[in-house]
Amino acid sequence: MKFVDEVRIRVQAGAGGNGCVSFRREKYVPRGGPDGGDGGRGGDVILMAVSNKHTLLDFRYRHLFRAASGRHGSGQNRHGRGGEDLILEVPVGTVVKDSVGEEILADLTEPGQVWTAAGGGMGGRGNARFVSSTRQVPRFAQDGQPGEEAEVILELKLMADVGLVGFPNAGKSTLIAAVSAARPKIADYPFTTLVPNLGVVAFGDAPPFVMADIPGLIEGAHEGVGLGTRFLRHIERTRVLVHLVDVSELDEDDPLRPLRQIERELAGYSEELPLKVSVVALNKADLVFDEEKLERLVAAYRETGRPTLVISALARRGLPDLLAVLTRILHSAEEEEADGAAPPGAGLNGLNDDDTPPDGSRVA
Ligand SMILES: Nc1nc2c(ncn2[C@@H]2O[C@H](COP(=O)(O)OP(=O)(O)OP(=O)(O)O)[C@@H](O)[C@H]2O)c(=O)[nH]1
Ligand SMILES: [Mg+2]
Repeated sequence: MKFVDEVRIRVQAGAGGNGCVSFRREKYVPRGGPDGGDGGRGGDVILMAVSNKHTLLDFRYRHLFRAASGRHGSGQNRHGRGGEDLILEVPVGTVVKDSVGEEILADLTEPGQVWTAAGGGMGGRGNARFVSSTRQVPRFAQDGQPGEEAEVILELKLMADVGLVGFPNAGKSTLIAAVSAARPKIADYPFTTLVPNLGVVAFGDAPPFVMADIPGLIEGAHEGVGLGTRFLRHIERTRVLVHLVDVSELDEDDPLRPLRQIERELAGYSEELPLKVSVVALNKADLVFDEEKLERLVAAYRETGRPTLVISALARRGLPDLLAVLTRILHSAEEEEADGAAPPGAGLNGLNDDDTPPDGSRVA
């Protein structure tokens, strides 16, 4: 399925129906009074977040969305029927911005959440409404109001708890496939993943969390190199980032280079991304046979203050430890939100004090 995460649409609410000018005609009643009914209200255009849609594909080829107009009023005091609302279903996580992309008008983060993009016009009043003591025979009625019209940008920001970042080929898709039911394409060349994938991770008794695998980043991504940073918006809402590093490719003279480069790309995209709590997963440990070297590399990463784990996504080693750390961080973040206590990220450095065996031997 095509993944579309940004579209521009026009929405047009229905016009109100006109009020009616009419007079009662009855046999033997020479002059009946006014009986023109009101026009119906125009339909609204409403956006509704639903959880069974995952892209904005529906809006890719169609840009104008109009709700029905209200019917005109008619004689015998019949009011026009209101125009039906047009309900547009959008994926949960859709952000609505104004036509220049500056102001956020709505952020639909919960299933069922609705937002009126354009309000229908009021129906006009029929002449029956205009009778007064001095005006017995109103020969006029009101026209319906036009419906509101707007142009808006819809942007999808996936709702994930954990975001995987790293160079192409680091093994991000392999990891998400190993810990969730997601089945992204995996291959031995860069830029295999072209669109984000989400996976639901269930670990132990903790509530499941959602992990996002996004296309790999390379140096210069924030200037548009490779696939650029187009997909970084999908990790903006995450609470934790996992830096996935191919440990078999690390250079001992400068082991932190991939981390630094990815951080630079994150910072180039937004000031907030580098502030997120992050964990390092040194992947492809099955390809490193020099245990001491591996330990030195781990030590270098731990020096940065990040919990650092050694894994093999392919051989499925070290994964429970990684998930335990992520669960712990997500859980403590929830508690902090509940208490309004410590700032995010506080107290994380001690998380991985128990030395994870580099060969993952604790893993069943
Ligand atoms: N030996 C070994 N190979 C791995 C491991 N994890 C992933 N790979 C291999 O590395 C290659 C790239 O894996 P992907 O999961 O596609 O990498 P990715 O990070 O999603 O790559 P992009 O989508 O291109 O950004 C594949 O051939 C995987 O089989 C691992 O732990 N050990
Ligand atoms: Mg991939």
